[in-house]
Amino acid sequence: MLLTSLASDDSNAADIADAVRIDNTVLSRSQLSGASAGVLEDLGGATRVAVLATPTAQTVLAVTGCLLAGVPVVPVPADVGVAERQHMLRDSGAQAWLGERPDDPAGLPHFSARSGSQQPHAVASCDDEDTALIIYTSGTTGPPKGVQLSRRALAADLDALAQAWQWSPDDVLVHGLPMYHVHGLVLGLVGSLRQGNRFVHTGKPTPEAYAAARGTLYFGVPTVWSRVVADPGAAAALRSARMLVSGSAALPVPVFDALVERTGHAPIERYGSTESLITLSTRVDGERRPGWVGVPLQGVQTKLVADDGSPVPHDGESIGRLAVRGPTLFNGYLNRPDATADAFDGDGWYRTGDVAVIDAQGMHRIVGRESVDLIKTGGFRVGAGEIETALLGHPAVAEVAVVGLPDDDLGQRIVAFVVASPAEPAQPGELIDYVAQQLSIHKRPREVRIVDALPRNAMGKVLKKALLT
Ligand code: MCA
Ligand code: AMP
Repeated sequence: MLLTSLASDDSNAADIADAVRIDNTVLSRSQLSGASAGVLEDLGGATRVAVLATPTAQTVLAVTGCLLAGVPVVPVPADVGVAERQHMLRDSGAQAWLGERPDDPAGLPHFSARSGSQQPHAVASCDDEDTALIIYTSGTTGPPKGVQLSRRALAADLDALAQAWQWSPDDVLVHGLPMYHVHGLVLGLVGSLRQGNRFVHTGKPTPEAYAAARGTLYFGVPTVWSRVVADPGAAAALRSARMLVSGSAALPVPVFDALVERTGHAPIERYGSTESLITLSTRVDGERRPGWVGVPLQGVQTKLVADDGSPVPHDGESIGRLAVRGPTLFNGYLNRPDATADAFDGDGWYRTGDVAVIDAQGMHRIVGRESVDLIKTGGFRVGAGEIETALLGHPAVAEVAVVGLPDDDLGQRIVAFVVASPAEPAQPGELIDYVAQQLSIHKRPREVRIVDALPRNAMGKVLKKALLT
């Protein structure tokens, strides 16, 4: 049973009137546990269902109902653009929309999610290896790939986090993150329904909203925490919390230090990816070291590999490619056996694409990414190639190179260097809007620089490193 707190035979499963608060709606535990009845009636037998993952009660009911009914969910970004949505629907083979109605359902039937108050809830029998979620995520090139996450992986990860964080039913978990990525959806919502704690979604993750929520356990990406520390009143209001958790991107050391000073909490840092779920974390009862992301969670193994494949010593200084193994790993990319094969070595280790160091105590520090083509902006993972392909579809763009430049607020900001087509003048604002409409809004470049030529090597390959300076 993945959503343990919604199991009828669980002694902890007493009804709670405010199990979930989201978008000015409160859902009780019995309303949530009954959400599967509608799914089984409307969509029983469906193999994949798309959910437009806005932060609303419809999304919570749709995801909960599907997980209870054993129907795999494809969360579609709330701000998804035309081309990205088309790719996700086609690639996933989603048979219907459930929950929030998209402006254009693209020919698929739509069903509203139903709460199940007073109904006996229906729980399908599922195998641990069954796919629970297919989450689309960017690679360095090409359109996003569907990461198949099993019920086993979700349960193993959430239980390991509960152990590391002493996460309990008494917690009130607060966040305002997107409901279509692992951080907000799996850890925030599914985690709460597994542990049985109350869950509060703040809408936008503003410092004021976090301060007002009065939770015990707060999740945020580094951008959220740097905005919190810039608002001393909001930061002080978080003193009463039990724990602040940062993840999805590197937390700058000055932000860590400012959180200690202004909230009284050294944040818990944790590291992972859509494919591996969370694999490393500092522990509530362990050392929290600025700039370091912790030790392997229960059941997880890590190793560092040199360019020639040899092992790199765990001496706190030597840098290697980080690989991880354990029960939290994904079951491959949907329809992409080639990419799946590339992601793993022969012994089942997942190649994270990150470079790291490990010290003698097993503490890990993430040094950076192997590829400049995978950008982390505001905690979102965005492939440079995906944006380049979108921009090349605009008639004003002859050549383009996209990079992530350092940004105090977002960690990296997406910048597109564009050589304009002789036929049509390129307007930066128009190109930014074009990407926002084709892909998700959060994938738009924050800046477009029109240049005469791109730096290239003798083979004609763009020298992206020259654009980073
Ligand atoms: C701006 N807007 C536009 C345009 N420009 N709309 C249309 N066209 C445009 N050209 C609008 C947006 O729609 C939005 O509207 C508003 O401007 C602000 O958008 P934006 O600037 O993107 O927001 P922000 O304030 O910069 O967002 C910062 C953020 C966000 C809230 C921190 O980056 C965020 O939610 N990040 C979280 C990412 C995340 O959860 N990653 C987890 C993946 P409106 O205001 O109306 O909305 S990683 C993961 O899952 C793993 C496993 C892990 O480790 O956690
Ligand atoms: P995503 O699949 O969107 O979660 O992106 C995964 C990537 O985010 C990882 O491979 C890292 O590059 C980065 N990442 C996640 N958490 C952290 C962290 N705590 N510190 C540094 N990088 C992180």
